[in-house]
Amino acid sequence: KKYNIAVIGATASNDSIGTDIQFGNLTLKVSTLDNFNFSKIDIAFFAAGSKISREHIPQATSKGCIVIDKSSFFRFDKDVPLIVPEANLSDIKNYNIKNIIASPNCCTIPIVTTLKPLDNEAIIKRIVASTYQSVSGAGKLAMDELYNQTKAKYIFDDLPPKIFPKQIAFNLFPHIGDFNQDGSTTEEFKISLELEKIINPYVKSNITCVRVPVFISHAISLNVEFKKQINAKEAEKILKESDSIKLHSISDKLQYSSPIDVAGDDFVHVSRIRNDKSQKNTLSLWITSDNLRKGAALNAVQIAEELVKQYL
Ligand code: 11C
Repeated sequence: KKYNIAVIGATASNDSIGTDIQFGNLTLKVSTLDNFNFSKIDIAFFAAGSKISREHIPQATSKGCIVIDKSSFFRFDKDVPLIVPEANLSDIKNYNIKNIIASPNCCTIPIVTTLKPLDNEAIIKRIVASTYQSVSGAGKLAMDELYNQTKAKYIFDDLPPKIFPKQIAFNLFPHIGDFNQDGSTTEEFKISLELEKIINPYVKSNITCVRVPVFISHAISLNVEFKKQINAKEAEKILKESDSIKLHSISDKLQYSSPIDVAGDDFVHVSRIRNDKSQKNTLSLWITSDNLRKGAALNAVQIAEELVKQYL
């Protein structure tokens, strides 16, 4: 779908002033955020981390601009809807309390896209998840670190970690974000809270986040216990209905998807749905999705599309 965009601008910190960035066929010159005039802008996307969101979003919203925030700063504010259109679109009606809509973490988005339709049917009680997160989740310098460290190893050299807490080339580690007092990490804690805000407040979850030496796409292994009766076949039938999900059934030739299969596409891929024989009403499944698309930019764009469709 095409929209009429009258003005489009790119802003960043003073370090980037004058830099060119591509937007479709347009080349945009980056201007400074410090005195950017938001009064002519209907929707602004903030994707520069919590500190910038905290400091600069009020500057935009006070001028009547609606902000779609990619950072975690406003996600748990009760007056800020946290939206994944496939899961909780109706919450978008509260966008004008603060003129801010938050977009969740790149693992929460594929999890709720998959699990909300199942929750509607059988009510989720508990989720146990392990994530396998690609380095692009941590940004460009993190991608460079995996690339350069891998290359260095092949010539028997060592490149000490700078961005990550440990060597990422030929390795993996259960450490994303900072450690909390209780031994969990900030990434794990955020995902649990986001699941409660989006799926339902009674959902209990235990999450382990793992960084893996993959450039793009996250994978997630899930074990989900439901209150009501549901089995793998029924779950497949429900998920087949979703336009955002590509279901890989046990009977398909390609029985499961891996990160490299899904990089560059917009779907949440769900495979290996099976009954957990150790406990009733419990399913195990495997999700992969491109963390830069449905896990990030695409979800924010979908929110903007819904905002335009319903309110602007
Ligand atoms: C990572 N998922 O892979 C993180 C980055 O809550 O928006 C995004 C953190 C967030 O490092």
